[in-house]
Amino acid sequence: MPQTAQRTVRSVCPLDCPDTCSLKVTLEGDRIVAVDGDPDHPVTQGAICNKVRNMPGRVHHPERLTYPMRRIAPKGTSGIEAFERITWEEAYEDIVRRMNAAIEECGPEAVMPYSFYGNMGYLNAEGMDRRFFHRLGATQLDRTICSVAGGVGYKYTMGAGAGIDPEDTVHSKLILVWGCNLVSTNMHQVMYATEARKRGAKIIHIDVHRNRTSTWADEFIAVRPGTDAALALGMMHVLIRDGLTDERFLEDRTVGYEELAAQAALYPPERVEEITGVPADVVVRLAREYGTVSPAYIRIGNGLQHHDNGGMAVRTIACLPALTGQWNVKGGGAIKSNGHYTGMNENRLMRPDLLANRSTRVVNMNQLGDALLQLQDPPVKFLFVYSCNPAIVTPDSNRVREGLMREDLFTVVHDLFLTDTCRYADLVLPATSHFENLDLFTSYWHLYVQLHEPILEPMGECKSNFTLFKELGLRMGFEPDVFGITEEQMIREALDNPDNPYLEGITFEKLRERGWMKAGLKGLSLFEHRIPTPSGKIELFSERMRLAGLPPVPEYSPVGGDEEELPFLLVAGPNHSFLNSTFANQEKLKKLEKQPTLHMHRDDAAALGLSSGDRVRVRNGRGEVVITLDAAENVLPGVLVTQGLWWEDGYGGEQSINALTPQRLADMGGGATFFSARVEVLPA
Ligand SMILES: Nc1nc2c(c(=O)[nH]1)N[C@H]1C(S)=C(S)[C@@H](COP(=O)(O)OP(=O)(O)OC[C@H]3O[C@@H](n4cnc5c(=O)[nH]c(N)nc54)[C@H](O)[C@@H]3O)O[C@H]1N2
Ligand SMILES: Nc1nc2c(c(=O)[nH]1)N[C@H]1C(S)=C(S)[C@@H](COP(=O)(O)OP(=O)(O)OC[C@H]3O[C@@H](n4cnc5c(=O)[nH]c(N)nc54)[C@H](O)[C@@H]3O)O[C@H]1N2
Ligand code: SF4
Ligand SMILES: [Mo]
Repeated sequence: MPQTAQRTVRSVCPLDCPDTCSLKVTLEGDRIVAVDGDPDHPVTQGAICNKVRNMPGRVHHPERLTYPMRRIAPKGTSGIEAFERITWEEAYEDIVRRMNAAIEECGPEAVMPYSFYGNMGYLNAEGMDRRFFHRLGATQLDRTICSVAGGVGYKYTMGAGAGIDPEDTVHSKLILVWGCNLVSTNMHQVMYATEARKRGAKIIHIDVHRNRTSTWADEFIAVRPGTDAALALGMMHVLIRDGLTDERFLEDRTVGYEELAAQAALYPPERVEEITGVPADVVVRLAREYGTVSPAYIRIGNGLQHHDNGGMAVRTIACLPALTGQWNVKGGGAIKSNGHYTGMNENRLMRPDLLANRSTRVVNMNQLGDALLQLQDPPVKFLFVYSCNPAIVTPDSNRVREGLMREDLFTVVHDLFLTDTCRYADLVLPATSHFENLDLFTSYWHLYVQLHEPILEPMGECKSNFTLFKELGLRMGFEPDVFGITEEQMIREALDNPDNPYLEGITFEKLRERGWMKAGLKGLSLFEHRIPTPSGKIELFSERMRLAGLPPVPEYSPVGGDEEELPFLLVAGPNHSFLNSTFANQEKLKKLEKQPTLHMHRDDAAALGLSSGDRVRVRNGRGEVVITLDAAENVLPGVLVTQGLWWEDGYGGEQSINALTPQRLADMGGGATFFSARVEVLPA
């Protein structure tokens, strides 16, 4: 047989991961045979994670959806047999008919989108879809599931989701990896930090779980979940007590130092030990290292903000570099998120003006269960799910499933696969992979904007989110100048953002020519000039917080809600080989992760008469999950950790880890509290 010639093309990784890698893809005919990192991209440097090396297996997976389907078996029945093949014409007819019926009966708010960032491309994640639902006047979704609590907390201190350029962190001499599982979730930060270490840097990992990142770091500090604000205040206590603060920086660039100092005085190391589990002498040593080694850089993760007090935890840690003046040092400072620098013109992209002054209601996506079961005037009658797998990723999943089972609810799911959410779908629509789309990408960590040109034809009858909502909009009779446009037009509109000086000079033409461009070509002026807070300075005391009914000065508050009677705090985070629930249907990657595992301290296990390998029932008032125990010393007593958003087959039944997590909202931004769940453990 003649060999088909191979060719190499450029792509971008679309996944919800800070690294937003530039990819080098090898094609043979119309098949991807290899995915590598682009060696020319300044951040990717030719390296990508193992997940995405396995992308060919995902894109060409035999179970990829390739045509629309309609449910023919009762809701709750899973598998392809529960559906019949239909045409797009029939699918659109069904959607328009059901949507109009819901609107006629109850008004447009009876329709609700439910989406997240399965594909980070602007056009497909928050472009044509947003226009469609705004124009409809549908219930608005507040997309709070990921990083909003910490994002809001950080902004109270720093004014914007902006930190330092990660490329500068090769110069750091002390790196605190705080509530971030770097080795699994931000591998290019690991590469920069490893380079920094070669030049003499020390890396300290502060986490509730001794994991891959702890093994790689030079030191691991174990904290109790949800206590980071106390640890940061303890560090401030020592910095101030021992004269390690930068008085000049505090005077010039901050407000509220006096109030913060008074608060830090209440957190001596002994009290901090009681709260956090970190020995007092370690608190002192950590603070002294942080106060004397420069440049000192903090990578603030998402893990520590998935808590009841997550906003305040991030706000508090974000105060640390101001105390020591580290923002003024190249390689010093912090990153929580850098989305500010590459922010597109959201008004032109999403067109909130199409709401036309209707004050349509907003539903917090963490409370989908309650929204489906309790919301009245009107109830949700039509749910449109895309780029998201709520049956698995949304908290309190038994409530979510109960809601999705409602016979009077019409649910559409647009995805690449028959996810567990499709078990409840009336209609399933096949989505293209990002390889098949023209789109625009940025990172929330590095500073490069990238254009993605399609490298594959749409598979089967798959449609992108952009095309789906464009065609639906036109069918609904919406404005052709808003819905009839091309991808290229929308990219141009998004890039045209006079409010963001960091995008200056970045155009569609140049992106097409070069593939990527760095934002902020003239430097990140944030730290040289005005901080975008109301006072123009870093706000250690925040008047805005006071007005919002929040404590204006950092403080610690306990987590766990009203479930004190349950003995364990459960931290159920993501794992190394999946990307949230993406890849959890790929055998090769599942094998690498083996099975869902519950990490428990060996003393706790002994007290319960349990040992490693036992099957245990983890339960609370919301649900129960059966899982295999690993008793060791990689968590503190009273703490449980499990990793991976496995699909229900991972647990051998109709359950997922989010059966245990609460719909309760965090202190800021309506954020998720996945990691503040209390549970008990019983033998299975
Ligand atoms: N391989 C892989 N990469 C991913 C993802 C994935 O699923 N898999 N998901 C992507 C997404 S959407 C996101 S948001 C990011 C998330 O990536 P990260 O920002 O790294 O966040 P998590 O992995 O959720 O949690 C980070 C760490 O916080 C710890 N932690 C939990 N509670 C606390 C606490 O109270 N205090 C402290 N100090 N630590 C705590 C957890 O044990 C974990 O090791 O990763 C992205 N990248
Ligand atoms: N217990 C617990 N729960 C969590 C977390 C946790 O740490 N612990 N993490 C939370 C966080 S941080 C996040 S960000 C969320 C993530 O939750 P989700 O955003 O739901 O992420 P995924 O599970 O990756 O699901 C994305 C889905 O989008 C589909 N998809 C990909 N590209 C496209 C496309 O172009 N079009 C369409 N229509 N579909 C597409 C994928 O096939 C996949 O099924 O999960 C949250 N849930
Ligand atoms: S998941 Fe992250 S590390 Fe892996 S290729 Fe994509 S952007 Fe890069
Ligand atoms: Mo996330």
